[in-house]
Amino acid sequence: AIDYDKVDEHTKFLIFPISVIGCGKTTTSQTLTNLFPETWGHIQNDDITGKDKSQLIKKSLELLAKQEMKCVIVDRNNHQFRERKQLFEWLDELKEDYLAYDTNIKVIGISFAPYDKLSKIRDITMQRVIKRGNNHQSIKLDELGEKKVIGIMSGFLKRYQPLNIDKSPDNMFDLMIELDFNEIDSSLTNVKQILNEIHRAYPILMPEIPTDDKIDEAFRKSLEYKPTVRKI
Ligand code: IDP
Repeated sequence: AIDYDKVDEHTKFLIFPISVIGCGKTTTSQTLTNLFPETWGHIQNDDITGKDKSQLIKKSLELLAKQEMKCVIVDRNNHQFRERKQLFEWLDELKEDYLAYDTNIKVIGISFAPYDKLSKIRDITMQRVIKRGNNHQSIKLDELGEKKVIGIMSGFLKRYQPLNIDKSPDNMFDLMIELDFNEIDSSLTNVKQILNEIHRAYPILMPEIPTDDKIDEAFRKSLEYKPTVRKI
């Protein structure tokens, strides 16, 4: 029998965020992949243009199947229970199309938007996304206008179902990292917390935490990130 609890050097990891728009998922993910360019990957839902939504997990598994790859961040908001459930179902269904049947996968959740900070999150993320302007795959300020962008973001906030660790699907994560939200350099603080918690739970994935200098450099680089795909 396969011992799914066992974590060893063959174990692979997926990260599923729980968030609303603008909380820093992409910036945080870019910082992490800048730190571990050979072993960590990042697939963005915003880069997937076709009708088949499960391409998100297919591409993630394809990347994770590479021999050197250890951890892939599946970058989507997953702001509702049904989206989180869908990711686990897709994983179950599609895993063996990409990885050997006995590959052990651990799923790490990262909650970006604490419910008690939602009004602050609303203010800061709206400011950030307006400032981001056209530098996004689908939310382009010049084309949509500020009112529409705020409408899209408000929709996410209204529908948001925050982490509920006591019930399915949120009780299916192997590890849950609950981030706080602060105004200044929140993604830098996020990355440091993520590195610490992964190091503690899975030292095999993160034997050593990078130095603060390395983390700062990776963060600065990720703030300059520009998407390459255009989504209509
Ligand atoms: P999302 O992927 O959750 O929607 P991002 O695209 O990562 O969010 O971030 C939204 C905007 O906020 C981007 O323009 C990004 O550069 C900026 N941003 C993200 N994290 C920080 C931070 O810690 N400090 C300042 N700006 C940030």
